[in-house]
Amino acid sequence: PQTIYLKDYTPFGWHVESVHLTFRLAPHSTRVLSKIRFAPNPDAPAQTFFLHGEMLKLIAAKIDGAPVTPDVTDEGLTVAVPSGAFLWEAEVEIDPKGNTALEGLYMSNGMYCTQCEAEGFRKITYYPDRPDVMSTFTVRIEGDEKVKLSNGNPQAEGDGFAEWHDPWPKPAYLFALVAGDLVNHPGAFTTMSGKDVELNIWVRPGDEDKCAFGMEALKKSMKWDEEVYGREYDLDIFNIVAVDDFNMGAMENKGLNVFNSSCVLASPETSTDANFERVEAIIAHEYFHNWTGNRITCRDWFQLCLKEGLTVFRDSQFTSDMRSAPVKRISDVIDLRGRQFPEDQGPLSHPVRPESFQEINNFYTATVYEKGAEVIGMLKRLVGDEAYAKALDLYFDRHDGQACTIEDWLKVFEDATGRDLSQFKRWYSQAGTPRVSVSESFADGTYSLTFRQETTPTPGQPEKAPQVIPLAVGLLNPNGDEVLPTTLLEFNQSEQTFNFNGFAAKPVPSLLRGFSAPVVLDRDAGREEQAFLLAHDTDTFTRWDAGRQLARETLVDMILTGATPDMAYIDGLEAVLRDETLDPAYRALMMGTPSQSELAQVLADRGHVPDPDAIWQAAETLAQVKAERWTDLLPRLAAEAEVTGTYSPDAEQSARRALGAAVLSLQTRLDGGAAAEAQFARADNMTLQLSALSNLIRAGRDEAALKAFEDQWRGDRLVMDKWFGLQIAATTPEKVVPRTEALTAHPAFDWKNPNRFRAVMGAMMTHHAGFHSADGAGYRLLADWLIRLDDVNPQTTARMCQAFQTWRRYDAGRQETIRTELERIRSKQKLSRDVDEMVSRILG
Ligand code: B3K
Ligand code: ZN
Repeated sequence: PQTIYLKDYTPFGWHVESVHLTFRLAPHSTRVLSKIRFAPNPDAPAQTFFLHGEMLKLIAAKIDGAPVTPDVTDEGLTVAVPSGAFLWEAEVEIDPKGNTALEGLYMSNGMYCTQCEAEGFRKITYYPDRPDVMSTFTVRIEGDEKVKLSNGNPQAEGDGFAEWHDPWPKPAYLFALVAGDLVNHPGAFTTMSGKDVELNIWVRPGDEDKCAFGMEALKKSMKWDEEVYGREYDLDIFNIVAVDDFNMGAMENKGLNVFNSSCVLASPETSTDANFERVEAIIAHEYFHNWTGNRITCRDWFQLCLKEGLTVFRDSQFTSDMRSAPVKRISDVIDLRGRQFPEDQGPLSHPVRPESFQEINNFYTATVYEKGAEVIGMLKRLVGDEAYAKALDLYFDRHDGQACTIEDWLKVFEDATGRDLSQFKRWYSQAGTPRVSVSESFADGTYSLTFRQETTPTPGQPEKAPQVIPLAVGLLNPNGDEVLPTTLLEFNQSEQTFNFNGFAAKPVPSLLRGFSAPVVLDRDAGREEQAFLLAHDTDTFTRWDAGRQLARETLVDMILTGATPDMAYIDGLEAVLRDETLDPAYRALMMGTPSQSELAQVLADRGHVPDPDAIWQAAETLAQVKAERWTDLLPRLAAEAEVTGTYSPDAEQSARRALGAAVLSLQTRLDGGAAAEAQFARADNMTLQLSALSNLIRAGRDEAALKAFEDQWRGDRLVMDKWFGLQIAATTPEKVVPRTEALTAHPAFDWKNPNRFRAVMGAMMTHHAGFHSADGAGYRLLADWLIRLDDVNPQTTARMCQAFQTWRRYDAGRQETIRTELERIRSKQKLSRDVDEMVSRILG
């Protein structure tokens, strides 16, 4: 496979002045007629005229009305063109029903839909399929389907056809078409300048009652973007469509967002609180792309973080404003440490702006998205809120309608603030998670903190230079009073000392407040300091993190030495849990412990070979000891967690239910599942039903409940995904592989549906002790299914290869088995480019 490099970027030799498309829909033989006006691009070097095209049958082509015969390959075509402007016309035939990769135009449950990002438009017609080629699109759809949608505003509709026109120039990856017998949940919004916008959520008949929450989330997003970023919507209509077969969460096509149904449909009976929150966040994310992604797009796919990092940052600001900011921050850090850190510290490590790729779909990663968002958060901290707002205004002013780079983005900040950001730019080019170590000293009233930073080599980057690390710190005196409020230190050298004067006694540092930079902080300060911070820290993040570190240290001790749990941690935590002034959601987060995979990484970093069974056992013991120690605390918390009145997925109620779920999981260790069984019987919403079921599974008392749940929900695809996943995720290690295997034989295991496949295989690969069972059965089972799925859906297959990215942590036996399985995948006949690249990078 060919490698594409950022340094080889050249502009396309022509501008596209307009695009007219006609679709004659038919499941196996859709005809696509294109009329495209090209004009020479004076700023581009001379080049052969080339249009991308894959899986297309060319029926006819014309230039300025005269038939031509292009040279066609698997990747596109070349043809001789006039030296000035010209009209290109082509007719191609495609097979939407045969398209199982879910990229380009495909069918899902009898409905036509598209996914073009990143390079799917080339499976629809011949085109310069690159984000820096922008044009206006007019689309005519011919077919019997009741509903026929495309981007922009509706232009005409009649018997068997519909026409749409999108006045905003856009790259082809934002093109979308949907056609089917859909029904809509309507809504309306008036923008800040008084323009009325028609809103719709389109779904399959039967799903109408699951749209109200998504519609409210959309309106809130539109309002928030006006109030916080001054950004108004720019078309007469905004459509969202729910699709059951979809490779990712959702897609921000101009004026026509297409969603995985799991990310838009929601109802109390079928969705958990977490599902509601996710729907709200994804609707916001896709809506926010209208300005950060669509109006200003990426010059090339290396710049993906320009739109994704910024849009993730914006959606997390939105969630913080709608719900609890501390809870959102902690949840984001858990997610970052759980998904991005392993990526950044393993063979798949790559910069936020990668410099090469074989398959761009493999770079829609936690690094580009979540670390990309962290980089923007750091920038905002460094320049301050006011300068951030000024820079963003300048960005929208200067670059509206353009395809931009990270250089353009940083220049806006430099111009708005006068700051030199050349060192800061390393966050975009240097891969790996910086480790920051700290030492302190105290003499004559002066307290000093010395920081050192180091980033270990990552693939292709043996040497690392120091980065600009914004460190938010505070100091507490020994009584627990804050003597230095949160202060931002700019740590930009390999080693640097900061002094603080005027203290009578040595203060206690509270470091990396708010998780002000995506780094690993190595502070060997001892448990007393952590316990002190857990009790007294005024920063909600570092206070939570102190508890987390205590949990981590006691677990590591238990694993390595068979020690019993540290009572100072358990008692310190209890004091926090008893504080009823603290948000129940915050206390629920406090009750969590580092994931077992995270513990494996900590052990590996400290030179030990992690034993998944020992890690599992330690986590079990710790939970058991907490449960036994807290016999009078648990009922108190359970009472606080009680919700009265009608279900609402708002932050207040969800917080109580989150606390209730944490309590129930400990309670189950004491009563063998009695409370869970009672909750299961009376649950009238999915949050309670699922937490009850999860505990019954964990307690091995699940046969009747699983059956009842299946009987109740067999008609609901999204709920059944939960049923499939949970019985693997919540069970004990020895049952993981046999259960997964049994579920793959279940008649409802529709493995070509990405949600179902991920529900089952994703649950297995994230069950740490189950997946890493010493006999290698988990590895083999996953590899068997990845080999099978690759012929059908390379994108989803490649993504799931990530299960193997941490393989070098483990013992020689496990490493050997994983290597064998990776080699077996790599030697598959007709392996996709997607999977080939992933497996090769993982093997290193
Ligand atoms: N931009 C899309 C992701 C497309 C992924 C293509 N493999 C969704 C989003 O980030 O909003
Ligand atoms: Zn996005």
